[in-house]
Amino acid sequence: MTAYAPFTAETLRARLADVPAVADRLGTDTAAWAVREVGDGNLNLVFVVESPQGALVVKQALPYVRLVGDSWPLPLARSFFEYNALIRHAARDPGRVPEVYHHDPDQALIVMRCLSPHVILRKSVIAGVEHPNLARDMGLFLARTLFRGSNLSLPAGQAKADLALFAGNVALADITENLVFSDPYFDAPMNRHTPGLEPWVARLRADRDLKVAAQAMKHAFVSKAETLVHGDLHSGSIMVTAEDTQVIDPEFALYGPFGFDIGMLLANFLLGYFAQGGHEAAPGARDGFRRWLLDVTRQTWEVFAAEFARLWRTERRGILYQSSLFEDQGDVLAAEQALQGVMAGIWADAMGFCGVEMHRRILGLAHVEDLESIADPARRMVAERRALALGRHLAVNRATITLDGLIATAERIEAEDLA
Ligand code: SR1
Ligand code: MG
Repeated sequence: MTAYAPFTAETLRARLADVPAVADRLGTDTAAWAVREVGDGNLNLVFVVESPQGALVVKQALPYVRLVGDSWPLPLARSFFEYNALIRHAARDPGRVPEVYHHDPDQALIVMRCLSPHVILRKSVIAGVEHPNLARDMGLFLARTLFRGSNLSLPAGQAKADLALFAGNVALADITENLVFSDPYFDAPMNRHTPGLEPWVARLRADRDLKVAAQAMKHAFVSKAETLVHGDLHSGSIMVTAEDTQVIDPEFALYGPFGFDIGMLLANFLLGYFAQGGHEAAPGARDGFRRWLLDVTRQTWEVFAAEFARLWRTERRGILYQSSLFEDQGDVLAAEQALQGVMAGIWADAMGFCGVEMHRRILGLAHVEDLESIADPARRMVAERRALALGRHLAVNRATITLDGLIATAERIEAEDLA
């Protein structure tokens, strides 16, 4: 075992030279390898290593938050949790996450498939590029990983072992607990927002119903250990081609509510939707793409709901809602009634998480490029005000809003004249 040290292109080459899984893919002539660091995320180093034979990606955790610097230490063990989430996701929805070739927990290192010619979904959303399979792939991924990681599916011992394993991901949970649910709603030290947005920020921070709603969602996040969630499922955690969708970066994985990943993902689609006005060449030029983003929002939920229901009917072998109480007694309708209740709860939670995620990407520390890359501050502020308004509506009205209501409200807010 070698002591942990952050790799450089040169030290990484030496470290990988004797890893058989790497030699299998790149060959053994390490002098012919090209190594470059490409990480632009908030936390880690990411290297692409290429040889005449092939390519792979190496992700290494840093002992601090890259976005902030070494004043904010962060445990290397997040790499261990990411690896464990990746292999579970691979088993539960095969083909939807990059294949892992090698994991070294001491060096906080994961060697995995190089996704090429994939691009980060967020870049496509900013550029106005559609991906026809996105909603289908993400709806299926959500249903399969969330159902199959839960007590609806797993044997009780396995579910409890995984609950205990991922409970160790304390530092990453702490980031979400503070950055998503609390910091946006008071003047926390690391917060920032677009200059000029102050009146709307002040109004939200004085909004009693909203603060209660955000804390109710935090309560759900820390208490509802329902399934293994990805934990950071935004459009920067998805890579796409015209055909394919790959889900990356589950280092925030933990046992949390069914609705968490769904809400985070839909929030990022909707942030992309409101950001279009800052990217289109002329007013209305991106209307078709706006419609596509709302279709993706709708269809992701619809595919999720249909697949979750299919799994409920065919793979419900865990300790919850046992078929011995329902189908085995000839009472299929009772199982369907139970499913409707579970789905309603997931949807309401998803809407609450969606609302707070939209807020924290505008009011907190970690913003999104969709909005940050809008060069004109006035247009950026209009987009942000719209997103804040929808986020507030969803968080506060999560128990009653419907899918049609979500889409109609987004369209209504987008149509408002805020200039
Ligand atoms: C300090 S980390 C900030 C954010 O980056 C990650 O991608 C998560 O979204 C986290 O909240
Ligand atoms: Mg990430």
